[in-house]
Amino acid sequence: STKPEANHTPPTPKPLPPCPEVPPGLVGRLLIEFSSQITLERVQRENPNVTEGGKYTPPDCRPKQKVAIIIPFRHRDNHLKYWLHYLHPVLRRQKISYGIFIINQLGEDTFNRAKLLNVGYTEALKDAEYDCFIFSDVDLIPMDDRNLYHCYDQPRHFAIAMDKFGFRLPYAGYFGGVSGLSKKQFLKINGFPNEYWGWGGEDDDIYNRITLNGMKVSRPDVRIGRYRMIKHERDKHNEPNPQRFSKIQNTKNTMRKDGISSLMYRVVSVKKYPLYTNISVEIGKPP
Ligand code: UDH
Repeated sequence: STKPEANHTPPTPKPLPPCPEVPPGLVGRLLIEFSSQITLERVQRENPNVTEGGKYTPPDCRPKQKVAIIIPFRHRDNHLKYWLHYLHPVLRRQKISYGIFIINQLGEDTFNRAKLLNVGYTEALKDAEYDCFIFSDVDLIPMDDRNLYHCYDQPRHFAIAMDKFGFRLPYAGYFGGVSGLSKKQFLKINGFPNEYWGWGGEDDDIYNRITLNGMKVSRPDVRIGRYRMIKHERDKHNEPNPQRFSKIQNTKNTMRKDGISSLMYRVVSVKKYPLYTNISVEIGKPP
């Protein structure tokens, strides 16, 4: 026969090029508001390429880092809807390969933000080989997509110009709201403190850990690091911690024993939802 022989070897897929340093599809300043009602169904419809557990990876290029986004959480479902609504499209335009982890503190004992963040680090690594960890409060939305959610040469502070502080840093050593550390940077400081129960101080302790270990905080331009915070009343069981002032004087003596090396908790459930992974944990209570 004259029929040409069929070629049975499938074409080898072209390897993806590395993602560009500056993603081309960014739009800059964003309009952020919290008056319209958002449903998770709508957010899901608008983000069809986000896969189970809230994972995404750009289809057209190969990102350098794999980013776990960790959110400390309890009773803030309405805030979470806004966060997912605004952040999934931003992260997609930024060409970030990421997974979203909500670390939900079970029970009604005193809240412990930094310990939940340590849990998030540990649990994300059981899920995949993340090399960058971004820790975000659930009520903080970036107002500019040029504020890139990946890790930097030094620990990064992202939320440097929040509306509630008049779009300025409230003080030079502020490290609250949204921050990011590579796995190496995180381990160098022995993770975050587990012993700050209630509101305040843990972010200053983390700042101390960074400088005491010879690193310095990197920040975006003040015009780009702008954030809106969803207004809310003080939560129950997260009262200001009166010990915070004395504790942050002591980071040098506590950081080697209190941190990721001493973390104890119990995972009660891991649930993969379309837009995020929820990890519900028992983390104990203050002594
Ligand atoms: N968080 C929860 N649930 C809680 C407490 C805290 O999810 O019950 C998480 C959440 O991600 C939050 C973060 O921890 O964004 C930080 O807590 P926060 O928002 O209470 O801290 P912030 O400094 O507010 O933003 C302090 C209380 C402000 C009261 C203002 C009254 N007008």
